Amino acid sequence: MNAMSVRTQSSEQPAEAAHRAGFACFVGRPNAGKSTLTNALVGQKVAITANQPQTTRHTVRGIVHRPDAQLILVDTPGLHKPRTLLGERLNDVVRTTWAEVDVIGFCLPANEKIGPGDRFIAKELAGIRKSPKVAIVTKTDLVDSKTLAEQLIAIDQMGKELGIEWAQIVPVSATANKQVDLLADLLIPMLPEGPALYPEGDLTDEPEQIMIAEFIREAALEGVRDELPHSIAVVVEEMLPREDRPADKPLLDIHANVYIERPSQKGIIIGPKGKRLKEVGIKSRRQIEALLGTPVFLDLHVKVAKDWQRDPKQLRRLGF
Ligand SMILES: Nc1nc2c(ncn2[C@@H]2O[C@H](COP(=O)(O)OP(=O)(O)OP(=O)(O)O)[C@@H](O)[C@H]2O)c(=O)[nH]1
Ligand SMILES: [Mg+2]
Repeated sequence: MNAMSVRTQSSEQPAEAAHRAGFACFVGRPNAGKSTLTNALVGQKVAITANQPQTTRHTVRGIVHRPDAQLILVDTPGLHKPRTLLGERLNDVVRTTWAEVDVIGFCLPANEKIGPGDRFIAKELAGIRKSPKVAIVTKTDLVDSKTLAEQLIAIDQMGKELGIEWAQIVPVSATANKQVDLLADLLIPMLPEGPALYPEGDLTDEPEQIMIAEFIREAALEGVRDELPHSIAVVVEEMLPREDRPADKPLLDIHANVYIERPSQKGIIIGPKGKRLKEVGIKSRRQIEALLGTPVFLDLHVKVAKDWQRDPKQLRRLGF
């Protein structure tokens, strides 16, 4: 290299990378780890998670801020074969979302072989030409390297069979925080150039009332089985500052209804002598207080909304 070229190089500063901002959605079967991954990327809980399928019931936006980019993650309900009107509505939400984003992240758990549910989604993704698709292998902490390698190969193979060109195949563990930042690094270059879309510091655009209802639902989901998780819906009815409190000791009264579908489910939710409902209250109250930064009195009522998952009128009332 001669002196000339050395000088040329040193006088040319690398062009400042343009700021990028845009949307990436996570899709996948129920329980694939989409919401946990969203939270890990954002660095705070914006979406509730549970070890049960169909936890997420609306799209949740989580915002990742970088000096050179704003990555808005759109966590979606798990796509599944619908058995109820609610299920159909959730699937519609997912399909609308992936038509609107800049990049699609398809989540496949490392610890489960690719199944018909995954293939069903992959086939639909194959039909979307416009956005790049990234395959994300989730829960890698649960498998050894051989199993992971086999999964990577299987995903590559599935892409070839269905005519999907994966922009990347990225293994991550949200709970062990492995390769989570790397995933953001890979998604950001796929976003369009442009200024930030949300104010600095905003981690989600979820209304407080919705987040509170979700925290309560998450606590109520813990430890319930079979059909009951699907039957639970939570609505915050009222949030009011308690009157006659000194300015330095505020208290926020929150009234929320926990809906179930049948009277027979009431006992399980409430528990013996109300023990379970009380635990749900304590657990969710802590999270609500952390969210709002103020002490809260949480008043929970259990109500029956008969077969709400199948009833258009009830669904509307519950916000679907
Ligand atoms: N070990 C391990 N578990 C994980 C990881 N990510 C998610 N999980 C667990 O997997 C379960 C499902 O996670 P979610 O994030 O709720 O899954 P989801 O894809 O959002 O599910 P739906 O909202 O029902 O579609 C939860 O019990 C999580 O704790 C991970 O990286 N490692
Ligand atoms: Mg979810």
